[in-house]
Amino acid sequence: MTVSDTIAAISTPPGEGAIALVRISGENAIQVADKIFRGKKQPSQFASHVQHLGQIVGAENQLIDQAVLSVHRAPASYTGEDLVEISCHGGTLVSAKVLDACLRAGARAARPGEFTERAFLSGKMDLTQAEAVIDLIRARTDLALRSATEQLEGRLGDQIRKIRDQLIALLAHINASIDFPEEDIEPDENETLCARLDTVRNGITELLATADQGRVLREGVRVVIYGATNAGKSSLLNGLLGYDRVIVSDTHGTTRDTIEETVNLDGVPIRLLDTAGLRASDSELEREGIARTQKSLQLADLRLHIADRNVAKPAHFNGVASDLGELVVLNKSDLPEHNDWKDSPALRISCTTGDGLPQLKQEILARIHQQNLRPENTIAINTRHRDCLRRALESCDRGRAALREGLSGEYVAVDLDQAMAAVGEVIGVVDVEQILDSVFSQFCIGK
Ligand SMILES: Nc1nc2c(ncn2[C@@H]2O[C@H](COP(=O)(O)OP(=O)(O)OP(=O)(O)O)[C@@H](O)[C@H]2O)c(=O)[nH]1
Ligand SMILES: [Mg+2]
Repeated sequence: MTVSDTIAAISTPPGEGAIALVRISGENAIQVADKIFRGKKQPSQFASHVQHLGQIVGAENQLIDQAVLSVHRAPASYTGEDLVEISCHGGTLVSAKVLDACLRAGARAARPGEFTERAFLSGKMDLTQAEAVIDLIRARTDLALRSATEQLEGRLGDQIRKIRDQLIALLAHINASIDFPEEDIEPDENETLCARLDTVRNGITELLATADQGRVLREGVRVVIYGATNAGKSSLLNGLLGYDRVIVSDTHGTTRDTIEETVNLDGVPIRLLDTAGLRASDSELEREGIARTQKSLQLADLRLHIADRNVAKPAHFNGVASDLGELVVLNKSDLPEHNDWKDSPALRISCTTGDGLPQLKQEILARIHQQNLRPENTIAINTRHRDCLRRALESCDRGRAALREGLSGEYVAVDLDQAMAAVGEVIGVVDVEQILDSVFSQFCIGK
């Protein structure tokens, strides 16, 4: 795949800053630079990767800015194409004018992610690495950052390639036994083939098991705070965040909407949701809020059921957690305890004094750990990888069943072929040539 047009974009975020970076990539990138740069030498005469000071000019040679320009010749650039970087002054208007000059000189405005897409298309990185670039930019915790860096270095891609190679070798065996039965190629015993297929399946299953951790690394654990009105849900959100994010008041039904904020608990990103308090209400607005509470509870990884221990147990709550995904927390431990809570083993906290909050944080982390949501391994797949790998696993399972039933090699080959394609999608390769190569090199056919 080749892309020929030349793209340009402002690569730094909008707004004022010390410098802004404008990048141009593609066949004519250096030609475009020649048209807009005035200095001792022309960019086309620059050595690769060396910065030169000069002026950027627009229409009718009008000076836009003094800037530093460097040329990165293909293939030794981020995109693998000729790439030009212009560091200009960081004003919104300045960078926009520099970009405009690039566009006038023949470049086209780049789409989001297009520089990285070109890096992928020119074989600089596989798809998992391209995705890691986004993860790296979005990482909110050290662990998420480390995971993204390792993915960018190709660790996930390597594992996928290993699985894919195993499938290619298996397919080679099976195809050979189909195509050249007279060639005296002893196909592996069914048992051996099954065992090899099981190795592939295990590899896929292990990667699939990291999907939840991957979601946590990229999006955070969803922790929903819920309970009766006035229990102190909003106070708890503020307490865990460390600042006054939401309105707290002794009026019942203060919070009407769900409010989400992210906190970093010991390296684990937590998406905390404060919700509208549960009670029977005549107000349509409040009922809509409560419906939202119910909806977010369904998507929660962990539910914090908060109750005011100073008052009687609410009618809707029997006082105990319904499962491992729920933690009961009794708030207002600075106030006397109502008799209803006397025998409750639940954690006591006070959002007013901060008592019990450190223990609550520990408890939240422990639960996340128990549910295997805490990212330990830095290889963690995303939802796209998960979808591909699930399809691959299904195809492997069908292939295995066909082998077990003693069906002809053609059937098994179709399934393994689909598995290989699905695995290949993860890294962005779909290639039949490789299987042919593998067949012929293994079996020395063509004598
Ligand atoms: N004494 C005491 N008061 C608290 C504590 N936590 C919260 N409060 C008070 O309880 C009242 C309700 O607190 P909120 O955080 O608004 O309660 P909520 O659960 O969000 O209430 P709704 O949004 O109405 O459902 C406020 O007056 C808080 O100041 C606590 O630990 N001790
Ligand atoms: Mg509230």
